[in-house]
Amino acid sequence: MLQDQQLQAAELERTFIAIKPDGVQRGLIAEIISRFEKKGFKLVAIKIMIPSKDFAQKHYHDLKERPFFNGLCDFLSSGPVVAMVWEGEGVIKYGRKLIGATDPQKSEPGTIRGDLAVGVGRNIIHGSDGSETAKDEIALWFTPRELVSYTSNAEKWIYGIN
Ligand code: IDP
Ligand code: MG
Repeated sequence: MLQDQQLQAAELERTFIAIKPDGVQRGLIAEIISRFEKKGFKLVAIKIMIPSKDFAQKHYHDLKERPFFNGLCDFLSSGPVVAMVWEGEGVIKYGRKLIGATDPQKSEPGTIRGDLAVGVGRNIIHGSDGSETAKDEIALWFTPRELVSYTSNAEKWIYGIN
C-alpha cells in the first residue's frame, strides 16, 4: 500500500498521449480515452488542435533522419489531433503497454494498436517513450496553466489509500 508521500510522488508521473488524425477521423477518441481512464489513470490536460507542419517536425525531431519523417509530419499536421496528458503511477511505461508496438502488425491483441489499427503509418496514437521525452512533449504541446492538478475521488480505490 502506498503512503501519502509515495502517492504524491507517483501522481506526479505524467505522459503525453496524442490521438493522431487517423484515430480522430475514425471515431476512436472515446474508445482510446476510455482505455486510459478505465485503467485508473487520470486525465490532467486535453485539447484538440491541427498542428502545423513545423510543429509536427518539432514533435518528431528525434526521427528527422528517418526516411518516413517528411510523410509522418505531413500526416500529423493533416487534421485534428487530440492532445492529452495522463497522470498516474507508472503511466509512461504502462501507457506504452496499453498502446502496443509501433507496428500494429506486431502489437498484441488487447492493446490499442493491436485492436484498432493495421498499418505502421496509420497507428492512431502517440505516447511518450520515457520520462525526458514526456517532459519535453508535455512542454511542447501544453502551457503549464493547461495542466490541471486535482485529486480524484477514485484514487483511494485505485492506490489503496484509506
Ligand atoms: P512510436 O510511435 O511507437 O513511439 P516511433 O519509432 O517513435 O514509434 O515512430 C513514430 C511514428 O512514426 C510511429 O508511431 C509511426 O506512425 C511512424 N513510423 C515508425 N516507423 C515507421 C515506418 O517504418 N514507416 C512508416 N512510418 C513509421
Ligand atoms: Mg516514439
